[in-house]
Amino acid sequence: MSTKKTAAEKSRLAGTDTPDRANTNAKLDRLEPFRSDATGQALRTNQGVKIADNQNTLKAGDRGPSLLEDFIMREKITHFDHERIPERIVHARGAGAHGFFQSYGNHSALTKAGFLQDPAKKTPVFVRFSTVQGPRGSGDTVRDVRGFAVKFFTEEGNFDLVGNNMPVFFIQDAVKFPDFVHAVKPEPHNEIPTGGSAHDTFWDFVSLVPESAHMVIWAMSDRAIPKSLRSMQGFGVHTFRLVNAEGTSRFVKFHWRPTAGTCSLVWDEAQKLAGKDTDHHRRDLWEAIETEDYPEWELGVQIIEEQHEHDFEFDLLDPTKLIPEEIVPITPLGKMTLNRNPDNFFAETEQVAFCPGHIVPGIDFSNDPLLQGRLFSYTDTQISRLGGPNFHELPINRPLAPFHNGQRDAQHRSTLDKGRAAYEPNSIDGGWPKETPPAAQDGGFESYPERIDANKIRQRSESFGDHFSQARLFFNSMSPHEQEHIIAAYSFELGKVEREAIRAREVNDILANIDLGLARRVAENLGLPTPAKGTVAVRKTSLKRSPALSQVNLLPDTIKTRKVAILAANGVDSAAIDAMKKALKAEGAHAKLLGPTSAPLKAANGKPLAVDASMEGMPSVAFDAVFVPGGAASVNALGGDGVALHYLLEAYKHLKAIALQGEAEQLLDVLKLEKDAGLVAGKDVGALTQAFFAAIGQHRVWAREAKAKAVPA
Ligand code: HDE
Repeated sequence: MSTKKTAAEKSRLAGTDTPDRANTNAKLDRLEPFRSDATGQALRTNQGVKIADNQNTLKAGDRGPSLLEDFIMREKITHFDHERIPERIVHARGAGAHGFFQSYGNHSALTKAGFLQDPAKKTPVFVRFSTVQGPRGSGDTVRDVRGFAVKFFTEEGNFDLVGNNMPVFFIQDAVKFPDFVHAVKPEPHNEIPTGGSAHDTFWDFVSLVPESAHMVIWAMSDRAIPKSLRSMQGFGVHTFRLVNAEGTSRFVKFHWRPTAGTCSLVWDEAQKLAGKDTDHHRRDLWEAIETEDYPEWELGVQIIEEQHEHDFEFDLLDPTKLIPEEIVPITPLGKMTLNRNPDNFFAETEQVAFCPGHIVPGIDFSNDPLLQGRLFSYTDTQISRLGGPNFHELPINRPLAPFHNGQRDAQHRSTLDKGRAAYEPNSIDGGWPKETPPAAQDGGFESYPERIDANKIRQRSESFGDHFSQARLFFNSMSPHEQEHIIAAYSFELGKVEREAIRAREVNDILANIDLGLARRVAENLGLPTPAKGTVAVRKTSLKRSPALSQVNLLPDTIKTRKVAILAANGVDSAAIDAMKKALKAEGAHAKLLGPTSAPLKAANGKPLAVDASMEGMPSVAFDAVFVPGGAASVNALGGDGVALHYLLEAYKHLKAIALQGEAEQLLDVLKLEKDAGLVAGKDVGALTQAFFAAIGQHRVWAREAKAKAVPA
């Protein structure tokens, strides 16, 4: 058995360590009989007939025509012809993983939801991360919002928290969603661009719809190019309710915070990765789980007492607003760990069907008009995507809680309902299944009895009217380099917009109302007249900056799980490699040895050295940092190798930590680079690691950014 298989097997076992799923494979198979293992089994048709020849169609003679009676070939080809299902309208590209959620304590004062009561209970989850705009085969690292959808398989039924990696949304009312999506999707005539928003229809729409201003600035920020799926925050976006056993309701905003910290790619890196490793994010998630670097997020809530609903400068029901953490801090509730990769992408990640309307007793909705529309949309879309209303019976969607009701038949029904009475009340089946009255625990679902006394109207509340204050708060809260990235992103995207009137409208009607400095810089980059002032009066707000919004403040205090490339050629000092690998391992970081080709190297001591890949096979964009060990011959070879030099220049340009050991220090001259806080050189590996690891821990050497612009990599 290979080492990889052992790790996969171990993580699979770990993932089943919950009360509901078993903690052995045998138990898992008993609970999930649909997980099919063909090991040791005969090849059979779908009717169970053993197949003798899977190589040849039945023909009239070995050179003759094929025969229609070949039921084996026809069954195989027919099934193949129907293998595809429609991809999701939005969020088509995604990656998923299994795991569990564990509450930090008993939160019964807040909610009666059972999975938040007992720290000993592990609730299984399935998570799907996604991009929004691109089709199923599009790149992972495009500039886009990321979906962050979690299905909790609780004992009281499934709870789906279907969120994003940004805390707000583009529109305020669900009725605008098809307009927004049609605008952001590729242009209708040529289906360009795939995966991105840098085109006319998107900017036409958002420049005409100022309520999108806040979310668009998030989408132009580094948040839209996350480093990995496990380095993203998640947000429920809408205001929800938590309701306790006494019936007390409080408003909440859900937050997921990754324990690995929140950080991003840099734009050039993201673009290169889209070509060099289209699957970068899904690969990273998969490998992290296989190597048992289990990704973790803390679930927390901002809690607002019912009587404080109207205490804010914005409306809690407006999904284009966030509640600054400086105003309402986050109360941690528990932790989610992802520790098992799916067995089958289609059956699990592709067929999982989330719906914000899947809630359990103790959780309830607010009247956010975007959320209200979503409650309808998700089930509706599954009906055409998954072929009928029985998608809840698919293995990945089945609740662990039993389900019985009078719903019958329809496409792909797999439950064999035994009763005679598919209606309620009935006397024929003894009245079963029966309603359960609400109760403190284990009761039937009861909606929060909110009092509503209103006119039936199509109207937006005036309290939804401030579109720019929070976009400004976001911009003001960024560090200088984050602000520069935002200016660059608007300039890049609007630079791709063909119609000048659209560019000018975004600058004058949107950006100038967010921040004049921002608008002027973008106008300058686009060659547009400088706006003199905004078109909307600036509202007075109590908070000028929210440090919690800047990723500078969200870094972890560790280099755990970070990936370091070690560049070497024949004649390398293998002792330096060993010392660096050992030091990285001690910190929980990973190293890969890369050579000019995939062939083994000969170290300075004459011993053969296996490499993990060639430098071209694992480009610098796939790593967090680079180490070049000494050894005169190796360093000489690398110094004359364009691929190696480009590797280092690119890592430098992407502001990564680089350590040059021993003779490798000479490469500074070849590359025409100077040392800085993250470009370190020296003889002793032990001494080097201190500055090297500190720089990796800072994620990027931001102080280098202006200088790195001159580097032509
Ligand atoms: Fe979605 N959204 N959405 N959305 N959404 C879908 O459902 C929709 C919105 C989100 O990994 C679709 O099963 C409407 C906000 C995620 O499978 C669809 C509106 C947020 C995913 C749909 C919104 C999201 C979806 C497409 C405005 C963040 C992927 C396929 C009223 C809070 C889930 C599907 C997965 C998917 C509708 C707005 C998150 C068409 C009508 C806001 C993470 O039903």
